[in-house]
Amino acid sequence: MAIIERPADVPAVVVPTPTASTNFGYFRRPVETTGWKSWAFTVDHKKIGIMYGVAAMFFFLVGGLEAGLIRWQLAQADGTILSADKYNQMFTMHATTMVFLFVMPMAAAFANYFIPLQVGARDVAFPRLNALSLWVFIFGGVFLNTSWFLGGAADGGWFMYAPNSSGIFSPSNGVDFWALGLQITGIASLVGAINLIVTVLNMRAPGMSMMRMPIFTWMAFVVQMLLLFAIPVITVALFLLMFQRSYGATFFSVEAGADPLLWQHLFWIFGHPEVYILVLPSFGIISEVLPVFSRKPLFGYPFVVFSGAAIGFVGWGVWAHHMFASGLGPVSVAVFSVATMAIAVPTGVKIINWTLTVWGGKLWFTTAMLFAIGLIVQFTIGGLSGVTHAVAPSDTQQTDTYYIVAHFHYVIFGGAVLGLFAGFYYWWPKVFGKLLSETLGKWNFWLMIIGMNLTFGPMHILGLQGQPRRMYIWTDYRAGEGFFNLGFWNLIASLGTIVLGVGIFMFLVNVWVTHRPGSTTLAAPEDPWDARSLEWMSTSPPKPHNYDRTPIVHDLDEFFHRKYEDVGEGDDHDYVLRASGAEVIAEEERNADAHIHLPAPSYWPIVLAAALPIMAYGVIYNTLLIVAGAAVAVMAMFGWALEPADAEPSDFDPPPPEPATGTELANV
Ligand code: HEM
Ligand SMILES: [Cu+2]
Repeated sequence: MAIIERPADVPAVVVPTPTASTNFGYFRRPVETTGWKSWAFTVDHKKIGIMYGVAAMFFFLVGGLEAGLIRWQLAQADGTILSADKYNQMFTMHATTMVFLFVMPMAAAFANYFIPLQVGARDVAFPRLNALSLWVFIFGGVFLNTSWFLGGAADGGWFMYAPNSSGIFSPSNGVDFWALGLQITGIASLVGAINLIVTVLNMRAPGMSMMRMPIFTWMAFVVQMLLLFAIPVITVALFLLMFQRSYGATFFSVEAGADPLLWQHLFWIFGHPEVYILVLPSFGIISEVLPVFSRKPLFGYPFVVFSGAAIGFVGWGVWAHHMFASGLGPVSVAVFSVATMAIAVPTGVKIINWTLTVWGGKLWFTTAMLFAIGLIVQFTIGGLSGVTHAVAPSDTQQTDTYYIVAHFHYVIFGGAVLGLFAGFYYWWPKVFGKLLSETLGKWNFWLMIIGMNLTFGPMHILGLQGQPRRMYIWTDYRAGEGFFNLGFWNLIASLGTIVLGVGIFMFLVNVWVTHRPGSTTLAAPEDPWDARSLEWMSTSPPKPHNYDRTPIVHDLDEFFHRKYEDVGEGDDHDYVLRASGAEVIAEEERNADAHIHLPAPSYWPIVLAAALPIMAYGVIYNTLLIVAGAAVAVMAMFGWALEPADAEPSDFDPPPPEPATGTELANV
């Protein structure tokens, strides 16, 4: 938010001190800086990022529990843990939760927290809108999960094909909750995307050209562009489904002359770019982590940037590879088959760049580095099975079997989830001022790696042995007896899920041990990893205003170049230490900007967000609720528009820097 100093001869605009009795529209801004109100009404991108993260982690555990119940059901022949109907609800909600309520918002947590810091800004472009997107996501996720207690959750699978999704085959309200819940979370994604796109394009610090932007911000930027175009597609599809189910429309009804394949096209035109929305942020995270722990710059930065953008583009042209068995005809199948193979190229470029970044480096195997390398290995395995799907004749064998389930868990869990965990360990000291335990971190990593391969590896074999996905019992498919049959591999996969669960639990233990009352974990030093990108030039945790002085950027890896001087000749770089990270940060503090402006907290984002689930319950239960929700929304929008631009407390002159306290810091 650029500050334009008011010329001395222009009189200040005096905002009248509102008195409650004089004007309905004038509400004072909340001023609490501590307690629950300082979180509920905050517009600070860092606090919003942390709340995205906590909520997404909660939903990860919910989605993991659902997966555990699925694997428990399939661990033995003729399982009785879940009925057929409950099983359908379980995998539908597992997938929906993991995709829309865990991976997407966790990536939003990182983007919200780090994009302003990486581009040298004090906050995002629209702070109140940012708070709105957070609360809309949280209320949308809660709304969706209340279906478990209100007649049953959605049961048609995460891509909810018609006519299975119609009231005839899915009579409970579950699918209505699904269609409305995803429309609500879609608003959060769209509002968030617009906010971050404007932040990247308009809020970069002086000198921060697009090709000097840290790679995570680049990948997150590509993701926001994908969201901008993908979310409207699924929103239209969900709208049609809502009107088909709640208001008797026939958009997907064969008997009315419509075509159920319309839903499949709409869903996958969104659905395939969606998989890049899931994995590109993690690609960005490990592209930050690998150079730091290899003590080398990222190999081929421009290639990593443009291969990410290329994936973003080509990803729009492959959707029908999810429909190879739906009778599209040879020409379409051939075109989408070739396009799908083509998308392996920019993905391969990334894997080569990561490998060459590590190659010849001085490797430091921290937990963050292990997770980053884990992503390269596990994602590549998933990518290879993906290429086998691109070959339409073999996909006709594989589609709808456990081989497919194996594939997308290797790319999503092996890609997106491992990347997010690399981000936790890498940026934890920046966000919370403490390092997570490396010992517990190694347990976390190895148990997750062993667990995921034991869980998802055998699924390739189960699929090739003929086990279809989404079947609550597998005894009907006992193809090929002998020892290594469906029974054996299902048991291994379910035992693997336990190992995986323990691995994920180790992360929670690590957080508890590091932050519990009386914890002996020391404060992290300012620059624990000898990092490279700009966010490390703020304090840990960053101050509310991020930077005391708006940074002037001269280079890609600005923080690295502030610390090291290149005394080498030409391309033969030879870096000598000029100043430590802590000294660079202190230098910034000594030269603080004269005046800093920050956005003030606001009541209205959370109130406006609450109006949406009220209206959604209205669509399912009673039109009066729609009216009530709309009234709350209108009132909130008026309050938002009429509240004072900024309350005094958020305007301040930065205090002089604290004298060095000699606080004891953790040894890294
Ligand atoms: C935590 C470990 C996980 C385990 C043990 C697990 C296990 C499973 C299993 C067994 C199924 C197949 C159900 C069936 O068709 O019979 C499944 C489906 C699925 N999972 Fe996971 N999963 C995990 C994590 C994830 C993550 C992180 C994501 C995505 C972000 C994800 C996305 C999906 C999707 C999209 C489906 C397809 C559901 C459908 O057919 O509608 N899973 N999962
Ligand atoms: Cu796809």
